[in-house]
Amino acid sequence: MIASANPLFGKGLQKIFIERWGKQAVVVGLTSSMAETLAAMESLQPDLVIVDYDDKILNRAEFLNHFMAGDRPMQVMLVSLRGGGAAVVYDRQALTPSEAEDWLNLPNIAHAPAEKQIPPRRNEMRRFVFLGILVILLSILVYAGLVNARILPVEASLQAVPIDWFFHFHFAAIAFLFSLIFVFMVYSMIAFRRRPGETGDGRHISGNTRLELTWTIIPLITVLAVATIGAQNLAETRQIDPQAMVVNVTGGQWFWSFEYPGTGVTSSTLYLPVNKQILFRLTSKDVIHSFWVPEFRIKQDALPGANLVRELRLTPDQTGKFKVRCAEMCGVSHAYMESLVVVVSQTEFSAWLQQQQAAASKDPVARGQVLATVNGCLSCHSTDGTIKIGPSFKGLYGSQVILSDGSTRTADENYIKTSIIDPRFQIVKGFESKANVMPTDFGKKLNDQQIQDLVEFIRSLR
Ligand code: HEC
Ligand SMILES: [Cu+2]
Repeated sequence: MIASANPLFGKGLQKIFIERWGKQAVVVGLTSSMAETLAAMESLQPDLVIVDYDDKILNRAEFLNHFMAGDRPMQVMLVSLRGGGAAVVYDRQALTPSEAEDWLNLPNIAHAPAEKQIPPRRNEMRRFVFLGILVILLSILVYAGLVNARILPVEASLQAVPIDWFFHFHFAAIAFLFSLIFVFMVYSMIAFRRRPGETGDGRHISGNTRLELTWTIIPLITVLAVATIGAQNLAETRQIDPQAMVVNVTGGQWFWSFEYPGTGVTSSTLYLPVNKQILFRLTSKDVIHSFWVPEFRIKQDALPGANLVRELRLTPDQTGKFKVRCAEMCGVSHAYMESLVVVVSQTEFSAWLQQQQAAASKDPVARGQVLATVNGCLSCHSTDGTIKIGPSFKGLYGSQVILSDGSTRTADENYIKTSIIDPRFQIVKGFESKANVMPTDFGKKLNDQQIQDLVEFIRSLR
């Protein structure tokens, strides 16, 4: 149905319809006055009324009242030729007061049955406060759950501290976002569910500038803040200690190898002293690998090529055993590319390094000397003839040793080996009171080669 006092408006539209859609578009009536229009809306029961919005004879307020009072489904299309042919469609059942106001283009005239459905503002406020409290409570709960689930492994490096702080910041953000969505979603599903007999569509809302600004500005600030904290965090984990100890790391299919420059020591186990910054220089023999000890948190790629050595600084701050893994898919055995990481005290580390150095040396006497130092032999046995807790090593080899039972032995290889492995077997005369002093576990701690090296060392002290 088309309503306009201007006959050209209705006729023109009707012509356009027929040209476009042929018989599918049926214009059931053309009206030209207010009374005629209202009567036709009753009698013709059209699905759509096209109204000439520029027509002064058709009183908009009166027409709107009539439109809203009816309960039969009906749509109205307001067409304004002056507004560049602009057209707005309203649905009788989904029309909101604000839309009605738009329609009239006049303030304070909205008076529709629909308005009764909108609860007073104060109630709306109370609902928001209630949901806000729920969101906060759930956030705290989810956050506590995430923290207590111990998702993160032990924190074993200085660099892990800022990383974990940031992780907890994320946990908090995740907990809040989850709660915000969850609470409002569940509440809406219950409070605004479709009740039996309800068939209409939801309220049509088109745009809310304040809300849109809010949900643009808050995330913008959040993202900028996170970026700033992230940059500070990164800088913190990269602080340089000029005293850092260098370890050269090589990754390969599928192993890790650790070289301690200047010592000649290369190991497949990564020994590290606690509380000292380590500068790892990472490289790869073949493909890209990635050096990662989860307990230390930060990781770095190991790339093939001498000009592509990457650096990573870590300060282990807890002793213990960890594992270095490869964090870059590098072939079939990628998953098994792990090595033991042992963080020990500075003295234990020096001892280990010396032992490794000794093992790496070609000279058995030199190896034996390191072994004697590292295993504490030299704190009880001197090399210059003075008597400490036990007899001196000087001149021992090949000498005649008088034992506590008065018998004499030649201090040959066999005698010395037995003295090391089983110190209680033969007690040197004069040392009866200290017969139980020498540790008895060297036989277990040292292998044959090492015992041989000790003998060679003692043999050299003539
Ligand atoms: C805590 C002190 C202590 C430590 C550590 C120790 N010893 Fe002894 N050692 C003794 C005493 C005391 C004796 C003499 C009593 C005896 O014969 O058991 C002795 C005896 C010996 C003898 C026989 C000496 C002789 O004159 O006949 C040898 C050889 C020896 N120790 C080698 C070693 C070696 C090698 C180590 C290190 C791997 C070592 N000891 C570590 C205290 C120690
Ligand atoms: Cu790898």
